[in-house]
Amino acid sequence: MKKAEAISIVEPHLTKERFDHTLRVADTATKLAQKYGASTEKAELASIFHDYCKYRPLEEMERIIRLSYLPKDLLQYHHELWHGPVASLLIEQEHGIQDEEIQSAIYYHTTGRANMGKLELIVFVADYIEPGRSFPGLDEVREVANQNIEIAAWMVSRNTIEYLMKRQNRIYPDTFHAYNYLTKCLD
Ligand code: DGI
Ligand code: FE
Ligand code: FE
Ligand code: FE
Repeated sequence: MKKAEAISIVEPHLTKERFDHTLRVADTATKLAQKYGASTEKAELASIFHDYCKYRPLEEMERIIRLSYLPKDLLQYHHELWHGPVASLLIEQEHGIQDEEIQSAIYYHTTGRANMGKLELIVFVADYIEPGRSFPGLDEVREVANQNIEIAAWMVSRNTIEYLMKRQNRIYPDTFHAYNYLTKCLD
């Protein structure tokens, strides 16, 4: 699928702010793909669709999780965790995008997971560092993202877990698995 078609599919599903975020993630991910030798086409497509289901009605996402092969434990966690897995499924059902790397990058963009591949790392980091975001510690992650994508992803995991723990939020196991797995790159 071409970039323009993907954008025209996604745009009506998003708010203006979320759409602009999506374009910045695509731009950031494309640059990271160039730097780290991943497919720029896949990085772009995965990014354009990564928040495709962000505003689906909760009842619809819940039903899809119940009736599909998606893990039911998602339903025990915050609904923010649902839009990636649901999008990885619906882009195939609704738009025929059947590509394991693209679908995994979308699936895990919120939590990460152990053993992330290059495209997963790129979308995970791009979503966090895109130029429209601003929070404490972000500039450090942006700098590291130009040197070592795994260390940057480790920082994203660490910052996310610290943030969630401070707020006493429940943390999905894959979020911890990503962090633990990525500590290997600190050795
Ligand atoms: O969709 P975006 O806002 O662009 O970003 P995202 O999909 O990466 O993250 C959405 C939210 O999910 C963000 O506020 C952080 C939060 N999050 C990430 N991991 C977990 C989590 N929330 C909970 N409760 N548990 C997690 O493990
Ligand atoms: Fe998201
Ligand atoms: Fe993210
Ligand atoms: Fe996003």
